[in-house]
Amino acid sequence: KPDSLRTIQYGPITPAHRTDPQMEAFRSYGLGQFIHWGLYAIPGNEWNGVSARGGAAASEWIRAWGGPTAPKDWKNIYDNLYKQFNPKDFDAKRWAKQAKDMGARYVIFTTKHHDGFALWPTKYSDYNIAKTPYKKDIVKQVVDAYTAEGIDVYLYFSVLEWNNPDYMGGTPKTADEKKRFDRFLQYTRNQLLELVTNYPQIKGLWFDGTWDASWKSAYDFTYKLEKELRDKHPGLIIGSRFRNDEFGARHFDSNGRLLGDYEQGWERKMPGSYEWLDGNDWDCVMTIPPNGWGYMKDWSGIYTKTTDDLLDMLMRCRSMNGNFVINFGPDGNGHMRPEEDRIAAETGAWVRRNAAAVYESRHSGFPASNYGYFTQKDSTLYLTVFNRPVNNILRISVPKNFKQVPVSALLLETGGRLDVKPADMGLDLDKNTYYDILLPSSFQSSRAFVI
Ligand code: JFZ
Repeated sequence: KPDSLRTIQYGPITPAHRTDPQMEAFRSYGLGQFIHWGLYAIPGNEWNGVSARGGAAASEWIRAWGGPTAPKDWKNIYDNLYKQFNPKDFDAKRWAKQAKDMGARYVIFTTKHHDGFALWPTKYSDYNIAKTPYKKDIVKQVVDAYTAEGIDVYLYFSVLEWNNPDYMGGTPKTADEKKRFDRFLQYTRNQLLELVTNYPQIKGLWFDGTWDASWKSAYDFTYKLEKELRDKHPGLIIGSRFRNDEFGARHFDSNGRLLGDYEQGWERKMPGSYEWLDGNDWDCVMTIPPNGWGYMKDWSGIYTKTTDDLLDMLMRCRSMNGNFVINFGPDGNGHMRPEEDRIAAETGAWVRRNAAAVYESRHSGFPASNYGYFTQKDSTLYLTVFNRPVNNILRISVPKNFKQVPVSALLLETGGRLDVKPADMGLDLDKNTYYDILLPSSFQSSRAFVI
């Protein structure tokens, strides 16, 4: 935060730490699903057997593929892929059921990625789903199916568009550029109003592609647009990646105030400690491979996260009040990868057993433990144990000035009572008191468990 405060006209529109029911729901989502789906699912990060891996491209970025292995006329080929888009097995209800079984409480769905292709029949561009052999509105099917499962829907929307002649990265300077970019802004406004009008059930918008100088220069426009969207759709949740103040400050304004309702900068990364967050809400969106959000045919030779990796990240986020969002990249026929199916099923089985520690639980003031992560609800403290001690004794340190001490312990998934006793440290330690929680050696678990 700066030492002295500036006068800012284009700061936050909504109050910090909203307390309305929509925002309270956001805080209890815990686990979410991201879906990146679009024309890039057809090539799956390769074309005619040549992989785009290693270049600038990663699946949904493949249109930016350059270099010697890219087909000469690649951009043109890509921009005509819509003529082949016909996902014969797409079934939004199947996806929604899977997400429900996984324990996801919200979904973020790509309505339009950087390529500019709209998965809904937008009136404002011809580059949309209605012009494909598939024809039907995909966004509507996703919104309806997930809503029917009780999963809140957030729409991902990329402002930046690679193939739109009215879009430019730099600040519009000439009269012609200004005219074109102005047209682009109106187009963006039209599409966003169209989305909130067509799909009134949605709970939020998840913005992307807002980093270019052109968009940053349009702070007066984006400020008014945010107001307009919020007026049209009361309770709407928008992250910090939508707009900037008049000094170009993004995510946080020049006085350090959060722009939007939650921190949206935790992409494939997490805060090192709770203190970094300054009490802000946040979500962490995560790929299963190191990077690449859309479908990639070939996952060989790269480290792909396991269910255990993802559960560790989930509980790390929860211990700091964040939501954890696992990305899926379905193929061109509407199938998830078998690996994604497995991760969804395994994650679901785990969070069902340990739901109390995941959803309504919050950050605990308890000192961090190397066994895993603490979360807390009222006077119940949960410890998700990822590192089980071989001697089956979990030693918990409690600062002496703490009012809370462990009086009893249970294994969450079995309800089985565990012995708790003051630890005999053989040391005179003045700051902390130690307690030992004894795990029965008969208790076996292939994954993390919660006490
Ligand atoms: C963007 C997209 O370019 C990408 O394809 C994907 O959709 C992802 C969810 O969002 O990528 C970003 C955006 C922002 C950051 C990093 C990658 N960031 O703020 O660090």
